[in-house]
Amino acid sequence: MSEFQEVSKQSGVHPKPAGLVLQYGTAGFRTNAKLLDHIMFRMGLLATLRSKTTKATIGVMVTASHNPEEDNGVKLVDPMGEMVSPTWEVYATQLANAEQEDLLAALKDIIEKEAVNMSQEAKVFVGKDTRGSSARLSQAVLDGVSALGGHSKDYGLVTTPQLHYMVCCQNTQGKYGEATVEGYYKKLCQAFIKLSKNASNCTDDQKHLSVDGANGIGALKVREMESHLKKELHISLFNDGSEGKLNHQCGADFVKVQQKPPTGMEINPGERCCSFDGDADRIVYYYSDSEGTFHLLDGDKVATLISTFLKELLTSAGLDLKIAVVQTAYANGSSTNYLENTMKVIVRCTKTGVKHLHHAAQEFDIGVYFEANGHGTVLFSKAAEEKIQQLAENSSLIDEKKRAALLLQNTINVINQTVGDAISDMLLIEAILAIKGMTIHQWDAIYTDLPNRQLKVKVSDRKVIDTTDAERRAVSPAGLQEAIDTLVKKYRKARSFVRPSGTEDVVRVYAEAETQDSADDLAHEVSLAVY
Ligand code: 16G
Ligand code: ZN
Repeated sequence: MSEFQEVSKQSGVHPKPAGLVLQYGTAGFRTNAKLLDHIMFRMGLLATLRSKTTKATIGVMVTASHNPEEDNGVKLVDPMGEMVSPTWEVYATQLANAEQEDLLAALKDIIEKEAVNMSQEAKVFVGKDTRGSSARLSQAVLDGVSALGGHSKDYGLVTTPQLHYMVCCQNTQGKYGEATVEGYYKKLCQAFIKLSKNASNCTDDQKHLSVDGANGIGALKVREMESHLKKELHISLFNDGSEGKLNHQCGADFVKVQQKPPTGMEINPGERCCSFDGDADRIVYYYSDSEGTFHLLDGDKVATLISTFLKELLTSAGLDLKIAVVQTAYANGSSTNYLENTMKVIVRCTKTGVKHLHHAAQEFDIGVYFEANGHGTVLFSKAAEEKIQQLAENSSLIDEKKRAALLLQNTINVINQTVGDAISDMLLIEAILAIKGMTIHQWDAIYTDLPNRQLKVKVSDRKVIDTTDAERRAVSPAGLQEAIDTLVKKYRKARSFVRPSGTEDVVRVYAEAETQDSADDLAHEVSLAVY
């Protein structure tokens, strides 16, 4: 068959270094950009097969998110804009690791297992971040698609969530929105402006937000979007890529892990600030108080703000919809406690990684999911969206109900439901704060985080650690969990867990306790127990 000849020929241009083994992990393939050319070509092939089997458009995003500039990575996006299914993650790893001479056999194996109809048309959307290596690597993806006779659309520089959004729009025939970057800005910004109109007495000062773009794609896209905001939000953009290095001493991951502000940003006391990560799928907020103390509002605070807002609107609208918040083991204990006991919402805990949270959130009428690191979004079931829409269109309603229903409707439209999206989350958070007339300090004061510490431990084989109960307990090696339990008992309000990282060759240790000293000590002691 000629398409296989073309694959053979083209794969020679994108050869695999013999012996190199890489794995499709939690965030796709991710490593030094120099090692990724063959992976990109092969992911172009795989996306084409996936498109043929699903008879839908598939996405391929070239990015390494918050990793350093020298790295790169690639992720596949399934038809509804979600992460690719687990079976195909396995295929991705198999195809990536086939030695050069075995590539066709590996490809044919997948075609056979999935009974791929090779005469079916294929369409692949490709996007990339701003890394120096991204242009070359996304070209390798495009080569892979064309080698198998697939059609591609190159979106060029886009954020990861923008690419997810395009794929979803395309496969729902425009029902979710228009599959263009312009269409994305229009949908989100129009909804944001409508929401903002509900904020009474909002001063120019309150409309101001400082954004740290991590010197990446998010900065570019915020600039592009600004004119659509019609001055309802005044953004001061820092780390816009004009000087600094991507993710270097800036960005959401840096701010969350270091618990300090990014370099390159001027922060005045009380002013709202936020940081995106390198592909703009995470966001964290922060401010510095009058004493100059730094305060971080992470994904847990975001989830709390959003779910409180939604719950209040549901009550005002008289809608009986089941709302839940999905977190991971990293969620601060105070947030879980507040959500369950004060707000009385259902809280679920899943394993780390967006796909796990996303799936758990799909089980509710409204599922708010956020990782503490700032990745998250809100999912509305079809039935919930319909009920909200009916109510919003019901002209006989009394004012308060109608207002709540319209607010809910615009909230749905400002959200990117395909995946966590820093831009969309930012607009929603800004709208909520404006509507509620809340300062960042008041938002922060909803509950007080328990002091916590994260450490990483290098071990010879991190896979010997196996966990259960959404990674909150270790089942192996024998005795480890008992040792952790004993250590935790020494401290007040303490909790600790260990898990093998899905993205680095380390074991991660998390501890929280009543005081920072206790959290630090506990994390240290648990890390010694891991050796
Ligand atoms: C990836 C995940 C992120 C998770 C992180 C954990 C996606 C899109 N990204 O970046 O959600 O928090 O991995 O990394 O799923 P770790 O396993 O190294 O702790
Ligand atoms: Zn990211």
